[in-house]
Amino acid sequence: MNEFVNMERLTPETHHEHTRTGRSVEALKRAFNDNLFYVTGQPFAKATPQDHYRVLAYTIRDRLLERFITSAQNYKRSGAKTVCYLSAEFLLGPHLGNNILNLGLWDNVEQAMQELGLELDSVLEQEAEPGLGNGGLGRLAACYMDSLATLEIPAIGYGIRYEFGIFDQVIQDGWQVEVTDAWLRNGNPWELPRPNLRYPVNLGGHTELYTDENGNQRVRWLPEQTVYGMAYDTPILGYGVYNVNLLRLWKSEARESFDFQAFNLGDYYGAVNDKVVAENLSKVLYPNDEPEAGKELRLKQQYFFVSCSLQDMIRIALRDVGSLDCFPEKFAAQLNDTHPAIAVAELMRLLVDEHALAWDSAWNITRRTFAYTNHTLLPEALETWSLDLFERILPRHLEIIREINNQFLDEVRMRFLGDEQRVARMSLIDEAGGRRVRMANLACVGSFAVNGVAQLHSELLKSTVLRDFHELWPEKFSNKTNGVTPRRTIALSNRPLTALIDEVVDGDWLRNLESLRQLEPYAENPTFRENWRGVKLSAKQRLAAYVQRVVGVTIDPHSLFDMQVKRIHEYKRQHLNVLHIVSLYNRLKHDPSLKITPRTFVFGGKAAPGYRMAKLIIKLINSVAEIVNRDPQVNQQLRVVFVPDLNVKTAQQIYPAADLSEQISTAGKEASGTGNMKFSMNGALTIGTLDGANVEIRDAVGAENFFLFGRTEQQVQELVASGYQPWSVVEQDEELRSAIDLINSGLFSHGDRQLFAPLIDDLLQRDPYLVCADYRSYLDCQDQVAVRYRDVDSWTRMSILNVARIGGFSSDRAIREYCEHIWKAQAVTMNLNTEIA
Ligand code: F58
Repeated sequence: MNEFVNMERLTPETHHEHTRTGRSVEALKRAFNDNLFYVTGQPFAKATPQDHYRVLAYTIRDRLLERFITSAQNYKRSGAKTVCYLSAEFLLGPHLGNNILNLGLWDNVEQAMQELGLELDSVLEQEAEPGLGNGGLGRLAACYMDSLATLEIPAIGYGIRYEFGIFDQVIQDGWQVEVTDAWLRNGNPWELPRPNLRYPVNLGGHTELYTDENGNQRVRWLPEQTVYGMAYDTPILGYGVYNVNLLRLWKSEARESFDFQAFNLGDYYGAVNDKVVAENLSKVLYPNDEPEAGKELRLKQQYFFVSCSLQDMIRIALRDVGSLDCFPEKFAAQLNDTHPAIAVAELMRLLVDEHALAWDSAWNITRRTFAYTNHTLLPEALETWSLDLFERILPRHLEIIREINNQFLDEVRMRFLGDEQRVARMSLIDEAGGRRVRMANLACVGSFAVNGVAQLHSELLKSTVLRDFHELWPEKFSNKTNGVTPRRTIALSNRPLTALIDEVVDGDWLRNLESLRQLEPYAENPTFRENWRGVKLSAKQRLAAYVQRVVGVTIDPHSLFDMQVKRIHEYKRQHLNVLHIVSLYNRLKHDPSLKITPRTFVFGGKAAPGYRMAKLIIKLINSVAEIVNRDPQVNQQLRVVFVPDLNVKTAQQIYPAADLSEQISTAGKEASGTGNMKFSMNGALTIGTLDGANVEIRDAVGAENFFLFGRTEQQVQELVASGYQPWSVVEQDEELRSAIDLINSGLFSHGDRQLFAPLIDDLLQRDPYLVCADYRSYLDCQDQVAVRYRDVDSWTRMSILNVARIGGFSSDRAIREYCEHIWKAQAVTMNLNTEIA
């Protein structure tokens, strides 16, 4: 692994290896012992594995802090534009390994631990996962923070410090059971509490007009409640650079830890209750449930973090520039989906009500500050809020939105004379039926740029959900295909692969992932191919040991590892994968002498707690696994495992071990996908539809190195329009019918024929995601996979070419595009001679 020597600032203290900044093995050992004593207050002999983790975390954090402070001061001095990434989720994954890697200290730390009688991997294992996100969207935010720092772009990630992140998933009797995620139980060495950075956030109440001292008519918000947001800062170090950026997460609090006044008035319980209510705001991350579950708290959360973040940005602007006129030159604020879209109204409120700007100047500033990324086309996932709820919680914002809407709709009327239907569609408020505020419309109107997350998705945005907005402002729209950070995806997850690539690829490929192209000629090199297979086999062995330990199932590392790892959702079609497994089971049972390519099917992923069908799919996977794995007639050639509790940490074990990556969503439904990129970076081949970023991955790696099946988005549309009847497809496909019959027969459910009926009935009657329609094409393609896998050399060649050509899916590429086309943000480079301002 690359070591970055000379990164240290050569101040007098650091000359002779300061305890808190020294990088040598000796200095690290000294620092570790020192922290062990002074942080945990224990002798070495008494320390637990958790203590070892905490102490190493502090030791590494010490090595970030000077850079953190220097970066902030240099950013300020440079006057450079700061990117503010507003996101309700940051799915960071463990910090310790990442920071050691980015500091270039891996080998030294490993050796220091060894000399202290500890194993680095076991120490890393102790870190609790900061699971502050649901899935792809939250993980993307974390990858982007990594790339922003690595590209030396001044950036702040703003979000919520949830006390409970995404639930831990336990499998009981094949069902998902949710367990609360107390990730802060043992403390969090990576965060720096900032008690001085606290902002008030108002909720509820009403507004009134008043005349200010200059005789102007103004609006005042008289809230029912005020909570406070306190900042918790986490340093985000770039890879191989000096820069450390800031992740600032807000925790909600009551005004005082105790309301003394109420106490004195005798309302003790009332005071305690206010405190509980206030602290609830940042208590728990919402799982991406079915629409409309317990939404009030969610709206408050969104407003809470957005308001704190904008107040913080305004404070910084006033401090650094002294005025708010240049706000859009100072900040580019990215809305990660519509969850922070209330920012459009909140910035208007802050500028007009609190900072006394004229409406037009405020609107001009607001529209030049925000940019919006859309992450979904599913109509049911587009966020709207009932007008009643909105008015009750955010009365002033509703007034502001109405005013924005009036002016906006006048503009629409002027452009499209007489087209009142269009006006109704584009309105920020859906006046029909339920009367709701449309957050995507608000985000479009309040932003200077709107983007989708893969080419196909961006095109579909323009022709479907945001069509009217595209017709009005085509210049606002662009595509920014997602990317993932190769630091975590390759270097941290797959050290053997990293070492093998290091042997043959020149230059710092982890920063310039396109350099992986240098691997191409090695696809023809038999020795290299052999080594490549060795790397894959070792990853499969590691996963097999893990699966043995946590699931208790034995899997054969020499079988084809066929993996589908992502949130469980009908549109992602895990049940299509299951139908393939059941079909193979059928084939083997009907012909006991049949030899197939031995496969291990690996699933992983959480279902939203309220999503019944997704939970039933998990039960189905586990039920099929139970029967298949214990049937001696098939279990030499077929195994199925569901790896529980997929999170960043467990995923790092899974991606490297895959031979085949399942990216089988119905075309047009997956906005991009990022797991598809992670698998491919680790040398898996993809079986996939032309959906999301699969399309671009296939273009990049070459159609001959990608297993394509299924209907295109257009064909999906046509089939649906022509009146799709799934049962007629089932009738005509004998193999599909017997697979469905077998599930129906109760074989996988101890004779209970009702258990999977909701799933099966839905497949036969509605099949909204065209599982039946794509089944034949999928099975034929899987048969091709089986044949190709047996040709070991050709498979390895394809695997190498996948990695060689995947460089464009680094999040560095994505962030460069955002910086150049949307944010207009530039690097602030620092080196060992950069002084503290
Ligand atoms: C995902 N969205 C997309 N949403 O589904 C995926 O295609 C894309 O690659 C990824 O974003 C990144 O662009 C997603 O993960 C959520 O998890 C939301 C969280 C908040 C509640 C609603 C779902």
